[in-house]
Amino acid sequence: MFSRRGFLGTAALVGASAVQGRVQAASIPEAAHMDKVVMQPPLHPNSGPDYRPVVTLNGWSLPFRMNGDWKEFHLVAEPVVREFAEGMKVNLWGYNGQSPGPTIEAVEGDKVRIFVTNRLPEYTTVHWHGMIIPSGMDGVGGLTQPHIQPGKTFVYEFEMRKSGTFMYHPHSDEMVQMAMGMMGMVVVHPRDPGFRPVDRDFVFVMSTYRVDPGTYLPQVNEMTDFNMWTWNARVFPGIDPLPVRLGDRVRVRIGNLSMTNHPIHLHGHSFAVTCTDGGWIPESAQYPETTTDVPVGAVRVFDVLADNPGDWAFHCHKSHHTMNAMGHAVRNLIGVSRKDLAKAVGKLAPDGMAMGSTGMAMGNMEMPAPDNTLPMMTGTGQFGPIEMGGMFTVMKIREDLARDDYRDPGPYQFPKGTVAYEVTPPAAEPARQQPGKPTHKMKM
Ligand SMILES: [Cu+2]
Repeated sequence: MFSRRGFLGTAALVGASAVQGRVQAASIPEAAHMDKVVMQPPLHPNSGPDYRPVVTLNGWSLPFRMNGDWKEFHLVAEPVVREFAEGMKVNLWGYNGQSPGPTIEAVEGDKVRIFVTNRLPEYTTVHWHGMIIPSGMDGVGGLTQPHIQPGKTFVYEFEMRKSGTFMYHPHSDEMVQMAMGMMGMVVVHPRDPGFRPVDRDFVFVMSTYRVDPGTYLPQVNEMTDFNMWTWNARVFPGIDPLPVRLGDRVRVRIGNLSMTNHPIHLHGHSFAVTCTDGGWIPESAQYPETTTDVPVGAVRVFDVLADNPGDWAFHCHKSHHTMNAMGHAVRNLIGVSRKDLAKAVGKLAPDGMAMGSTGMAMGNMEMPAPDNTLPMMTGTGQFGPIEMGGMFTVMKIREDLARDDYRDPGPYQFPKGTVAYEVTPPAAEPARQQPGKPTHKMKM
C-alpha cells in the first residue's frame, strides 16, 4: 500500500504553486496498489469535507491526497490477474492491481485532479460516465483528447458538480478494453451530509466475459454468448456477502458495463430506486420494487430499510446469469425416460451418460472439469448445495453487527420453528371431484 505521511509531505511542498492549472511531473502522486480480492474497509476521509464512505464488493476505494484545494488521485491502467472465484484466475486489464479499478470517492463541489498512467501495451483514455464536466475532460480518444500512449501520464481536472453514482471506463479501443475489464465506479457524496443519509452503502459494477473452459483470457470479440456473469469481476461463491445490521438504512449502487440488461432482485424486502447516473430521483417519483432492471451503460441505486433479519438471496433474475460456464448445447431431457435413452445412447456411445431427465439438480455430484474452470453451479449453504454461480450473493441481516463491521457473519441462526419443514407422515393426495378424471373436458 502507500504511505500517507509521504503523501502529505509532497502535498505541502507543491501545494502553493500547483493550485492553478497545469501540474508538474514531479508532483504526480504515488499510485496505490491492491493485491486483495475481498471487500476493503470503508476509507474514511482524513481531510476535506466529511462523508460516510462506501464499501465496494470485492474491491476498494482509491486513496487521495489534498494538494491545495484539489483532491488528487492516481489511476494506473495495467494488465492484472483477477480471481473470479477460488479455482479460476483470468488475465484482464484493469487499474492499480485489480479489475475493476478502485472506486473513486469525492464530495459534491470538490475539485479533483485524476492522473492516469498507461502501462498497457496500447493507448487508452478514461471517460467519466454520467458526470457533468468540461468537454475536454470527457475522455473520448480522438474527439476530446489525444489517446494516452503506453508509458504516458495524462491528468483530468474538473469539479464534481453534482452528487451521485457514476462510472469510469476507456473511450479508446473500447470493445477490447471493456471486454478486458477496464472499468470502475465513481461515488460523489452530497455536500450536505443530511441529504438522504444511510448507514451502509455498497457499490459494484456488473461486467461479463467469455472465457472458454480451460483458458485464461476473455474472448474480446464476443458480443452475445458470454459465460461469466460478474459483479466486480467475481462470480458466486466468490462474491462478498452484504453484511447489514438489523434496522440499518442500506444503499446499494449498481453499475452495468456489460452487454445486456440485468434485473437485480433482493429477497425479503421492498426497496425504492433513489438515484441513477442521471441524478437523484425525487421522493414523489419513487415506488416500491423488489427487482430493478439495470440497463446497459447505466447506474441504478436503491435504498432499503433492512428490517427483516436473515440470509436474503440477492441476484440477477436471468437464471442463466446465476450460472458459470455451461454447455449451451445441452438438450432439455426433462421427462425423457432415462432407461430408454440410455439404451439408445449405449448403442452409439458405450461410455455415454444420460442425465437431466428429472432436471439438472446435481446435489453433491462432482464432474471433472478442465483446469481454471468453475462448476456451472456451486456453493453450499447450511442446508445443502445452493447450485448457483455468476451474479448471486447474500444480504446477511443480523441484530448483533457493529456499526462499521463488514465481516461475513456466517450462516443465519434461524429461530426455532421458522424454517420450512417436511411433514411426516406425508399428507394424503388432495381430494378431487372425480378421482382419476379431469374436472372438465379440454379441447385439443
Ligand atoms: Cu443478468
